[in-house]
Amino acid sequence: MSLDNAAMTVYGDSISGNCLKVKFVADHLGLPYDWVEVSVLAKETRTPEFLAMNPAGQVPVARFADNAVLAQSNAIILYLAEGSDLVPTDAFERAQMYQWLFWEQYSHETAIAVLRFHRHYLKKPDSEIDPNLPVRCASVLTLMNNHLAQHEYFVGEKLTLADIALVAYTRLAHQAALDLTQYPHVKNWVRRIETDLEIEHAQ
Ligand SMILES: N[C@@H](CCC(=O)N[C@@H](CS)C(=O)NCC(=O)O)C(=O)O
Repeated sequence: MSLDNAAMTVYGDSISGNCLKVKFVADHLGLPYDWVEVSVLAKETRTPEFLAMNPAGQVPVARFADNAVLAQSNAIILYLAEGSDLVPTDAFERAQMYQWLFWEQYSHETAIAVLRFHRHYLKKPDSEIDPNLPVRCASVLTLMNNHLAQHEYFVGEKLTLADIALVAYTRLAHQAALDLTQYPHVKNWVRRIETDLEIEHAQ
């Protein structure tokens, strides 16, 4: 299916970094879409209608003109950005981009996004939060800071999907009560990517 002339509907929750990744990529590439707001907190991802579209009960979901449906934020942005400047043409650089995308889902999102959700949305006191979570957040931010001490972007010194996937929750780290001033290269990179994407500075 070609994206040319294809209408796309994005089902997403605006408070979700995973959903905002799709918005950032579509906006940056000038791809038209309709946005349907689906509230995770109101459990709108668990209705029979939504589950019929995505049995995993999660946003984001992209639905295309022929009703084909794609879930998983990084799968969606890879599809949208295929052939664009956001995906390196060099095979090794492309593999490096995948390396960061997989790391984002396995190590980064599962720490920073989860801590943010517990603290900012569920308002849990620290006594009810897994003490390993803040430790894991510090570890992923340190890893990023070390990489960014040597590089302007995550791959190949230009904006790729790796930066967009990683910035989605990193820019909201303050909502997890994480202080990015302790990670100055990360803080500068967040502002650089927000500027590249022409999105608001979240902090
Ligand atoms: N790995 C998935 C994660 C999606 C995800 O966790 N979505 C959350 C919002 S950020 C959700 O829909 N949660 C609702 C639920 O689990 O009921 C992705 O990258 O799209």
